[in-house]
Amino acid sequence: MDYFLTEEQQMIKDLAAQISDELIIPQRAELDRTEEYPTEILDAVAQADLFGIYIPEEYGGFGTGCFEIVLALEQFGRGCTGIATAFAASALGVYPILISGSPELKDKYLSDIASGKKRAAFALTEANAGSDASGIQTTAVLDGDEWVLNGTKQWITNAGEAQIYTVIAITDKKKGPRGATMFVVEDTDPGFSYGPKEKKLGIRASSTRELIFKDCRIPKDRIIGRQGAGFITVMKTLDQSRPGIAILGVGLGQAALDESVTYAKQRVQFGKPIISFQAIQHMLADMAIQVEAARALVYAAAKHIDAHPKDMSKASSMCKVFATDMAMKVTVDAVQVLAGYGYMREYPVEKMMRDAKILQIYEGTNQIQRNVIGQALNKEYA
Ligand code: COS
Repeated sequence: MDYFLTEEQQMIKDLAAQISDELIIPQRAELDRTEEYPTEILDAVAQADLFGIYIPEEYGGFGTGCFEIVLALEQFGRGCTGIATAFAASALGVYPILISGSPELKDKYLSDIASGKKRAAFALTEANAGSDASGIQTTAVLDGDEWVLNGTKQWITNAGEAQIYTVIAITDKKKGPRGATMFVVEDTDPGFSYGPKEKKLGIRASSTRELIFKDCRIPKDRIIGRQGAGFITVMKTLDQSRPGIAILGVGLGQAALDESVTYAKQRVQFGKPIISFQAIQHMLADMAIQVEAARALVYAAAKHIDAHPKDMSKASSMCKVFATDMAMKVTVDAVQVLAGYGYMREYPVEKMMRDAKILQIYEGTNQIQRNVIGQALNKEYA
């Protein structure tokens, strides 16, 4: 369908599609096998200036918004969810600075992010704080001109590969969510280290590790926003970033559909290509309907978010749930269309099915998204 993109939007989409077709797709199976971080591909993304999509022009970015990053992520996601996750996680790590950072923090970090010289990561999750985001236990205590951080963050995407980490820690335990504050930690800060690389079901080209803070000392001015405002910044960050996860689902669903149709046209059984059987046609038709419906919803949500930054939550959660549940279903169906071949590593759809699962889990499980939507409805109909 034609979504009537502007010239700039079409250029972003085309550039991302070219990187996906020429670099991501040829390398995805090997990077999945070796679990290597896609540094060279991200360098190519940087050379194409695509790390600047969501960064304001004054810092060397495009000055465009959620809709434009969604266009790029859709193409990267069509290539490989793991590689696309490495790109998306950097944006997630930068949003707290964009949303709540001081002009000094923005000056310090955003140009290097826009140019792709540095990458970012976002650190919220802990062993006992996943869906219950305000249950974090990492602490930050002010000692003279420095904050001292102690604790461990878990399952952090881009850990060990990023240079800039936005981290939430408790600064006043008595105040619950209002006692949490966000900070920027740099990879070279003393007392900061990483756990080993996690072994994952999918998105194996992305790096997932613990962040370990042992009396990690950072300058006082690395605070993001006000003391105590960290939880709100985290919530706004996730509202902003979830359409990015949703569109990874759309890209993945599209890739699974492409593989399925191509295969169904070639595979001959009972003397005919299997696409001529209604059982297969109906599966493909349902896959196509779901991919297009998810795309339309994510695009609409991203445009809504760009136009109404104070009213993001419901639209963001709705598109995340719909598009990622779709990706799970469509990739399972793709394996079914390819059947025995689909189950083999020789074809890309088994990887697609493995990759899809994380989309329903990270950046807030789809159960949490339904809670957010339900609470919004409860308020709207008060
Ligand atoms: N935007 C701005 N503020 C928000 C907000 C949002 N989207 N969501 C909540 N807040 C505010 C609330 O208004 C409230 O402020 P007050 O103290 O002024 O009333 C405060 O934040 C606490 O909100 P709430 O009581 O709803 O917090 P809960 O602890 O119940 O948590 C959920 C709410 C479940 C929505 C939150 O914990 C969440 O998003 N969890 C999922 C986290 C996640 O995505 N984890 C995956 C890893 S991150 S990559």
